[in-house]
Amino acid sequence: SSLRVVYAFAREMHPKTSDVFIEYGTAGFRTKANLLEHVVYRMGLLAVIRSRVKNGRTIGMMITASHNLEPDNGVKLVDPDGEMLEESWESIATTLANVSDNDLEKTVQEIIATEKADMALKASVFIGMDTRYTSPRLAAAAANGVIALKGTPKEFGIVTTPMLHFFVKCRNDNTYGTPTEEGYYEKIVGAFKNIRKRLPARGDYNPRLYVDGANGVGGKKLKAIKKNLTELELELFNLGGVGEKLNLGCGADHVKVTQSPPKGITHPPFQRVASVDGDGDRIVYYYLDEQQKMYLLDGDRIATLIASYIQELLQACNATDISLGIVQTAYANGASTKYIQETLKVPVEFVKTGVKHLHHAAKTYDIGVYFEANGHGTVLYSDKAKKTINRISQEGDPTERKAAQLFLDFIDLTNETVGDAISDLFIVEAILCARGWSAVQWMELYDDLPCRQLKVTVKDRSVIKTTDAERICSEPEELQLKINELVAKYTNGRSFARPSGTEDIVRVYAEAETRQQADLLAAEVAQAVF
Ligand code: NG1
Ligand code: ZN
Repeated sequence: SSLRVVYAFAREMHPKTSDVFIEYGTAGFRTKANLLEHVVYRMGLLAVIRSRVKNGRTIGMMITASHNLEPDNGVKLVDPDGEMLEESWESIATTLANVSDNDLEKTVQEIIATEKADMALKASVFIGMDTRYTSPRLAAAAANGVIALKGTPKEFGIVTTPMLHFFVKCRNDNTYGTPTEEGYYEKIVGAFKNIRKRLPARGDYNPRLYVDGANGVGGKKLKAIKKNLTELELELFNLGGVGEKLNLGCGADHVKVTQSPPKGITHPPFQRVASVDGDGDRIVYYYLDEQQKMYLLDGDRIATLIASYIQELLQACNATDISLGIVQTAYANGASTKYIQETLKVPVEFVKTGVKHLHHAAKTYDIGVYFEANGHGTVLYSDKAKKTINRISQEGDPTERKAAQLFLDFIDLTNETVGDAISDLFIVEAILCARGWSAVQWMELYDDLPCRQLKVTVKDRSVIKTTDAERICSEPEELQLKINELVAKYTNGRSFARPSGTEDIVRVYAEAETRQQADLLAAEVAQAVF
C-alpha cells in the first residue's frame, strides 16, 4: 500500500536522526537546519492529509526561520484561507514530528482515521522557501513527503512567507487574485500605482525610500518590483550579495531589538529607512537626525498610522456602521495604546504574543488592524466592510464615491492573509503620501515611552506561567509580587516576563519615563527572573 511506501521512503531518504523533542510553536518548527529534514518530510505527509480533510483544497508549506541566523531553519503549514495552521493541528504536527521511524506508519494511519481524511481525494500542497542555503534541500524533503502520500506538490522556489500565504489563498479563492508571483505584484503593486494616480506626491512627502533587505528574500523581491516602479525611488541595501549574511547585524528584528541602525547602510539625516526581516513578513521604519540619534517607527507606529487613516476614509465615505478595532500584544509601547484610546478613540484589545492570536482577534471587527511591536501585522476587512465600501463607491455622493474608490485600492493593497513587509511598506508609503508627511511628522503623532527588551537564560523556562495576555505572571506568584514592587518605583513604569515560544529563554520587557529608568527596570526584573 502507499503507506508502506511512505514508511520505506522515510527510512531510506529522510530518517529521523535526532532524539531531541521538537514542538510546533508560534512559528511552526524552528531549530538548527540539520535537525529538520525528517520533520519537513513528515510535514509533507501531514499537509497531504490536511488537504484531504479540507476536501482537496490547497495547503501551504513555508521553509524559513524568519529573522533567525543562517544556521537555523524551520517549517510552517498554511491553511486553505492563507492563514496559519489551525491551532488544534499543532499538537498533531508535534506528535508526527517526534515519533520514531518505526512508529511513523502507524501514526500516519491514526491521524488519517481520527481526522477522517478521505485518502481517495486529490491533495495539493504549495511549497515556498527563503534564501537559506539549507532551504532547497528541505523543500525537496517537503515535496517528497507530499508525493509519498500521492499529493501534488507545487514548488514556488524562493518567495517571501506572505507571498506563499497569498498564493494559497488565491488558489482556493480565485476572487482574491492569481496564485503566482506576477499575480501578487499585479494586485499589490497595481493597487499602489492606482492610489498614487489618485494621490500625487505632495507636501513634505519625499518618494525616496531606503530599504534594509536583511540579506534575505524581501529585498530581492523589492529589487524585482523596483524595475517597474516610478512612484517610489527605492534605494535597496543588504540584498544578500557575496559575504553578506542573512539577518546578521541587519533586518527588522535587529533594528527593533537593539534600537540601532543596521550595518550596510549609510544615509543622510532624516532619510526614511524601511527595514524588513529575513522572510519578508515584518517591517519597521527609522531615521537618524543630524546627531545620528535614531528614531524608530515600529509596528505600533504603523498600526496607529494605518488605523487613523482608515478612520479618515470611513468618515469620508460616511460608512458609519463599520466598526474598527486594533489588536496589540503586551510588547506594544504604552504610549501607542494611550494614543489609540485617548486620541483615536478606537477600541484596543490585547492578546498573547504570536500572530495567530492577533489575527483571530482582529477578525471580530468589521475592520481589524493588528500589529506586533516588532512590525508583523496587517489589516483584516470583513465581507460586510468590503460590501459596504463597494456599495458606496457606486452609490454614494461624489465625495463619498471618491473616498470609497480610494479605500477599495487600499483594501487591494493589503495582504489580508498574514503580515507582509512588502504590502505594509506600500500601505505606509501611500498614507504618508496622502498626508504629505515626512517621517518626522509621522513621528510627531505621539512620543514613545523608552523601552528595553532583555533575554534571560534559565534552567526551565516553563516554570513561568502568565495570564492577562501575558502581562501578568501567575506562577511563580512571588515573581509577580516582586515585579509589582520594582515597577512601583518608576514613573510610567510597566514590565513583564514571559517564556519565549521560539527560543529557550525568558523575555523581559520594561518601559518607563526615561531611557535610563527603562534600562534599569528591565535589568532589575531580569535579575528577579534569574
Ligand atoms: P517569542 O519568541 O515567543 O517571543 C517571537 C516574537 C513574536 C513572534 C514570534 C514568531 C517578540 C517579542 N516575540 O516570539 O512576536 O513574531 O517570534 O516569529 O518579538
Ligand atoms: Zn519573519
